[in-house]
Amino acid sequence: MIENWNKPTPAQSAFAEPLFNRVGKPIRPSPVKTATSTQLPYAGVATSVRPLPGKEGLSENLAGLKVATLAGGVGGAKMIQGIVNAIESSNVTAIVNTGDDTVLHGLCISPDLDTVTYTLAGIIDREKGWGLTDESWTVMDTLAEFNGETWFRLGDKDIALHMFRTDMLNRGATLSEITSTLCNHFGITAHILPMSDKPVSTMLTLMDSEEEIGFQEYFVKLSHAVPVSRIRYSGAEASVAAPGVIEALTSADVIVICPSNPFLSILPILSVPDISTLLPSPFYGTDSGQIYSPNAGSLIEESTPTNQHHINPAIRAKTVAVSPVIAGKALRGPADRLLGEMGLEPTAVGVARIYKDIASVFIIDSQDIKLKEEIEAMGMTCLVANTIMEGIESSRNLAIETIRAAIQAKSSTIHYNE
Ligand code: FO1
Repeated sequence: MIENWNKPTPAQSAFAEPLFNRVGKPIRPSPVKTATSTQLPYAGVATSVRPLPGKEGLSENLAGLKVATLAGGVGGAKMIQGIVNAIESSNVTAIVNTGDDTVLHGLCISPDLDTVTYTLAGIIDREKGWGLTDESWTVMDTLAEFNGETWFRLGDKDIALHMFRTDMLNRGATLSEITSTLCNHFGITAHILPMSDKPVSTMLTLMDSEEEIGFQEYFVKLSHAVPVSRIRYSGAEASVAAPGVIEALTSADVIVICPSNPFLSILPILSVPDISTLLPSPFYGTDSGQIYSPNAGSLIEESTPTNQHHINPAIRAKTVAVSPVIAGKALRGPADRLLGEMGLEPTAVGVARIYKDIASVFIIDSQDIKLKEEIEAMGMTCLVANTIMEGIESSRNLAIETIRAAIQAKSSTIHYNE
């Protein structure tokens, strides 16, 4: 494996093709060409994107549906994997948060895109939830010897992917083009799209010092263990949805808001103006929809007039959200903590308040069954399910329940309107 990695392969040669034509205009990388020439070490291992053997019939009536997902982080990647295993994978479009993208050691890193890509390719380090399995750490270990910055751990193979992405970006390719090239390389037939090709950065203001820091500094360097008073999506106003995003949302039969952190994964996606015209953030209209303060809870209660104005009933009818908070705790990361810091209940109820105007169905874990009534009082259908995704099968089961619930809610809305 590592030997292959060290010497140029046909795929690497394909990547090395000139990306500019004679007049200096960037040439779009051809996904088809790179797909047929992929030989990188972890190519062709994407078996987990196909339905589980012997279980293909289970979701027969769902297989032809088109599903778009909004996702970030480990919960998002697992949910997408479940959906890809439940329906025809080429009918799945994952719209992925890039607010946590960062530049380190001169390399452009897109952790959420990579987590989804590695998960669908079946090569994610399942224990950590990020990075590659069978990874080596020579570069980081050597960097540590120089007292270099090693708080954000990058594996050797992972670094090669960031080098490739950085080089392509410098040559004029867009993030979505590079993501598509990587999907083809890994044999992924689902569509993975960044929320935008323009940079949008999630910035957090620390409660104690009032210093504003970048996402990875908060999340990794400070272990998301410090109180936050404000979250801002820098660059959102000037951003536009990446190619395919709006089309995927409008043409989808079902939109799934994955059990990802609302503040750090989903709301950054909704901060992109043309996405927010379909799925308005409850904070839309307040400080350009980008700034959250400790009184965010009361803001949501008031349901800002701008947000009300933008609610799209047809989109809401087909949108289902899954709670990332179970029994008052996020399985990973600081979703519960941030809900409290932003003035919302640190439970599934707090998450439901954020999504109540954009999703008609909300899925909570069976441990939270007592919250069902309170959530339904917000005007959402609340479904109770096992939302803990411990393996591919439980992800797939949750995906099937989620899609079925959305379809059912959508058809009852249509009958009601008729
Ligand atoms: N998370 C950590 O907790 N520590 C790390 O050193 C780290 C490195 C890393 C490298 C590449 C990558 O794609 C993800 C990485 N993550 C790491 C995860 C990442 O910080 C978060 O999971 C996401 O940004 C939040 O969704």
